[in-house]
Amino acid sequence: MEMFYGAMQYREPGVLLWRGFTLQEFANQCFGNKFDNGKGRQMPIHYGSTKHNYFTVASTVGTQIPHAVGAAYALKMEERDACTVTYFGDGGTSTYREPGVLLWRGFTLQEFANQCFGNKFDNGKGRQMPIHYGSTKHNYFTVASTVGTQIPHAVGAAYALKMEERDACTVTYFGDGGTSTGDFHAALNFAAVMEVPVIFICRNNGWAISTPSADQFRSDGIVVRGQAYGVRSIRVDGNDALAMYNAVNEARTMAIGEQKPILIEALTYRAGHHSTSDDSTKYRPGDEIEWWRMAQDPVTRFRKWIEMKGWWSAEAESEFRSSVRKQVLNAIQVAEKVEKPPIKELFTDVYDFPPPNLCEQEASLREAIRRHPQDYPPDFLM
Ligand SMILES: Cc1ncc(C[n+]2csc(CCOP(=O)(O)OP(=O)(O)O)c2C)c(N)n1
Ligand SMILES: [Mg+2]
Repeated sequence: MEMFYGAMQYREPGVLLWRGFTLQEFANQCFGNKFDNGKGRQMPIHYGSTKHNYFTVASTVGTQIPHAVGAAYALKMEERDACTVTYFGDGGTSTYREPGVLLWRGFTLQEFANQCFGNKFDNGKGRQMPIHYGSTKHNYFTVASTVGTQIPHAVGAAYALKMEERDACTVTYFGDGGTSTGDFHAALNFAAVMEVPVIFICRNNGWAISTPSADQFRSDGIVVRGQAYGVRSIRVDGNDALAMYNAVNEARTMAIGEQKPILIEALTYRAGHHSTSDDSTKYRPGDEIEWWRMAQDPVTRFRKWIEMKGWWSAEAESEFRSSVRKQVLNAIQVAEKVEKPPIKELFTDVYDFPPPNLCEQEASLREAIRRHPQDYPPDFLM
């Protein structure tokens, strides 16, 4: 018995029977009487038995699988000579790393700065953290920092495009860490089965903050995962701008023309720290970072190529950099002087009529500002 722990679906009572759960115990559970192990708190046929190392049956499709994995991990930690067994049946969104896409689509530096300062011209009305840009005009869903959530959104949007017979597709960007979420798998499967025009671009940079990809998955990268779901997939040198351009261009033609999803795995490396609060030299060798920075940097590679073609030069680069720097500083100075959105905007755009709990929160916030004005910006529009 020690050998196998079980986390089952509703079609495996035979396993319990085999382990010695009696017919009386089955009947007790179905009637939810006082001898039922679940004390009558589960629906009928949701048997469970500690004595038989058998997790209570889960009808919520799929939930038993991570439970079994977690239990197996615990067994490994305890160095127990056992394993778990589980049975189951068949059954332009982006992250914080793609402001370049918005820039390319015409979002202005002033719009970027307005969002970062959450001023009254910010499309999100100051309700998002900085760098969570979004723009209806540019067909760009608001950036999601909750890893992976944007992937099924893109599939849903692509399904809508398909139903409306639009000559368009959606594209979604995510990291290698994003593929460790359930959302990634649900999205790929849904896209494959419903044949929707979506391009999945996985930026495999080897790290999810301090977690290297070897601690995230043992598959050969991400490209095989697309293939496993029946999604055509290609692996590209993500540090080669032209290779990426060609792959995405071709993928778009195929996604729209054939109304099918495509996955692109862009192999790259996160040469910087994850964020300003991270020091990546604490968990990876400095010379590894240096090698990628010096030998593989995609911007330097592309610049060298256009210089070689005679389309760019060191002088042009230096002029361009100083001009952009001035424009960015100017946009920041303008944005920080613009007043914040009115307080009432905090409570709009979700419900037609705000429910009582939101009305209470609004009244309580206004009261707090009235009592402690020194803690709030003086130009707050009440
Ligand atoms: C659901 C969720 N879990 C954890 C986090 C914390 N977190 C922020 S970024 C990140 C790593 C993401 O790695 P990856 O998808 O590879 O993207 P990268 O930053 O490498 O581009 C994590 C775990 C989060 N934002 N959302
Ligand atoms: Mg990553």
